[in-house]
Amino acid sequence: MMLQNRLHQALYRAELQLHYQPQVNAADGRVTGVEALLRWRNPELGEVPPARFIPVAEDCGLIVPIGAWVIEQSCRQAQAWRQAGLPDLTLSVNLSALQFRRAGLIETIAGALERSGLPPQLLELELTESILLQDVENTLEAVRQLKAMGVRLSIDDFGTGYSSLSYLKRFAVDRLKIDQSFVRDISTDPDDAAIARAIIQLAHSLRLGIIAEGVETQEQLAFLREAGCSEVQGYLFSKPLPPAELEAFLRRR
Ligand code: G
Ligand code: G
Ligand code: MN
Ligand code: NA
Repeated sequence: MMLQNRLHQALYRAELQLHYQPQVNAADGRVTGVEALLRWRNPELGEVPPARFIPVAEDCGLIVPIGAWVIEQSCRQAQAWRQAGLPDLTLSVNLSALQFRRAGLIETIAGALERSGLPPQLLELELTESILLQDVENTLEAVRQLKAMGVRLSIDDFGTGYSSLSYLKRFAVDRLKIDQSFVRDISTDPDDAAIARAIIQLAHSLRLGIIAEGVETQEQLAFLREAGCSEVQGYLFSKPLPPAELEAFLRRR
């Protein structure tokens, strides 16, 4: 059977799950947020990595209902953690370009916030540079409505696409995420170090938040902290965890 058909069934057979990866304050190690990341476990195929099924979901349009499920489910989960007495955390959710180009995104997000009771300020949508460069007029309008709702916006994988500095201003972005490809060799490769420093400086100059992803070692953390990166995410702290394990992680800290 084609992956696309199996993926269609996955949505209705509850084979999709969300894992949550902590985002940590670089100075004191406190958890400030979580990123929701899709996982798919199929009875025949086993774990299918997102890098394999997300492009398929984007090509066949399934990313729209799957993305709506991600938003609904993660908002409920984040609100459930608040109601369980855990401190307020930012919830970061990845969006695909197609979700922006189809009608209904604003209603999906407004509905998920209303049904869950999660304050809009706690929801951060991770966009890619390519989303912001496609269909600029419609995207601007969608972003304007999201900002009016109080939702936050970040740019994922910053520096890997067609970085256009003008959109940082036009789209009123709140935070940049330094891509893990710049973090990997940050303590040994002078070019990666320079790029990471430049992105951090840019965020500071524009008064944007800044987070680095893919942080795996103490050396990387020390470099980023000294360069002024306020938040970090990566295996050094935790891999993405199922909800119960994430809750246990939060309670231990
Ligand atoms: O979790 P992992 O590192 O394997 O994720 C691989 C890729 O899949 C990342 O680029 C991530 O942004 C993307 N991804 C994970 N979850 C979602 C999701 O809910 N929606 C979209 N659009 N992309 C996701
Ligand atoms: O593109 P995006 O940033 O959404 O993708 C995040 C992906 O990176 C997730 O699939 C997640 O599993 C993965 N990831 C998270 N932390 C680390 C890390 O420290 N090292 C590596 N190699 N991957 C990571
Ligand atoms: Mn992301
Ligand atoms: Na990324």
